[in-house]
Amino acid sequence: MVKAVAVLESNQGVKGTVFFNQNGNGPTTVRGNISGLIPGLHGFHVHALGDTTNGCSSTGPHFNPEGKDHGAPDDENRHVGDLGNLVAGDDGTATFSIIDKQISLVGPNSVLGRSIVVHADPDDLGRGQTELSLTTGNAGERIACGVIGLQE
Ligand SMILES: [Cu+2]
Ligand SMILES: [Zn+2]
Repeated sequence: MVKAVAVLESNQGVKGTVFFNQNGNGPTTVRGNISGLIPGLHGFHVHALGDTTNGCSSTGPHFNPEGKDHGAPDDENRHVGDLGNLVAGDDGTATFSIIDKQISLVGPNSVLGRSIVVHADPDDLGRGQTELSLTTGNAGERIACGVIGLQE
């Protein structure tokens, strides 16, 4: 079992922790808890870089090692980093457990050393029929992020 963790930071009061677990080359479980959100949907992605020197804006684009279009988690044509949306409840907290077949902690799709990012707006999952929809999902501002590192 390979385990990784990211602690999310924000200058907007959003915080949380995201845990990643993977057995061998199997699917990766992404679970955690993020608070301080506006209730509703928030785009949730792995971005390519583990650079937060300029806050979440320096984490680069969605992690996309195969040069595909932005999409939904269940799409074949998606960025590896595309995890869809988190749903924050009335208390502003999103609690989630996602099982994903593309994100990995080993090999070319490894997310280690990259960043997990939460956005202000819903991810349109590539269905927005605009150019931006196929790169970012129109998810708006990056409101919290954390670098993904190996966990004991
Ligand atoms: Cu993003
Ligand atoms: Zn994407």
